[in-house]
Amino acid sequence: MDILKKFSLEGKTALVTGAAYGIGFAIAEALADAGAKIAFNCRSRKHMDEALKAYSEKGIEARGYICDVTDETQVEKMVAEIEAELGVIDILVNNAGIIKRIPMTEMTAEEFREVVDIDLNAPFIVSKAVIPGMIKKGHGKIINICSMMSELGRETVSAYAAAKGGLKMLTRNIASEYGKYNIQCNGIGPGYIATPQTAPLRERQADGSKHPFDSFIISKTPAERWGDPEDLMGPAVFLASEASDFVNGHILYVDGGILAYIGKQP
Ligand code: NAP
Ligand code: GCO
Repeated sequence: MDILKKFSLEGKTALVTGAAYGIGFAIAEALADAGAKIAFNCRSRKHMDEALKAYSEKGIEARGYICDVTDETQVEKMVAEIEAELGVIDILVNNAGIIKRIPMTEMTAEEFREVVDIDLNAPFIVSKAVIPGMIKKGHGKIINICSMMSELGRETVSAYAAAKGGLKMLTRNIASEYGKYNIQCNGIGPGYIATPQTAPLRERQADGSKHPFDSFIISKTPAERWGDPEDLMGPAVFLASEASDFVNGHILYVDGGILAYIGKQP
């Protein structure tokens, strides 16, 4: 047997939400490298134009769609356009997400709702739009980008942790409800990854020293480093491919060992 063929995505169509840069871009690049046709979306025309250039520079003919994943009408229109242009979506990566770092008692209900809307409600909306095509096709892969905060809390991220905890359970429920249609729904739980979303946590201090949170994360990570979006490429191809056809409802933590480690003694 040529086991590597099980990791091939040749002939597959993948939608990666929020893949203009960061983790989504790296995952889309990996799926393309494994043979998939790539569709991605974001809200900003500027991000879209920059992303299309970046994909093209890597030899990837990605198709970009301006779409806010919280808007069901926009999502349904985007999915219909993708299916007309690239074919039925075989692989969905619910990656688009935001975070607001605000102490809970200082956070407005609107700010809380915005985070939950993008990080939890949107994966429901996009999955609901894509699953009927997967059922007709007889297979499908859904990968929800969860988080360490699907398991752990910390100060200032109440909305994000609530959303990502919910996304873990939405992942398990989609797996439970649609497994009989040969649809596998799993999560990837990245650790602390160096992207624009975490840039504030790594900013150098005025005196040139490391951000305290930067040092904290290094002390909590057995790998003694921040993750890179590229660290998520292999896990994404695995969960998007036939190699994981009997993996369902699983959250694969790609965190350098943070969840397993009490942390380095100060
Ligand atoms: P990022 O650098 O902030 O990128 C977020 C992407 O999502 C951007 O392309 C953004 O583009 C898009 N987006 C945001 N809201 C959207 C919406 N309503 N509709 C459509 N697109 C939207 O984030 P990241 O660090 O790559 O994280 C990606 C995912 O991984 C998120 O779900 C995040 O929670 C999760 N995650 C990140 C880390 C980490 O350490 N970085 C760790 C664990 C999990 P526009 O603004 O143009 O829409
Ligand atoms: C934070 C970080 C984290 C990461 C990620 C960890 O403020 O704690 O942004 O939430 O983004 O989710 O897995």
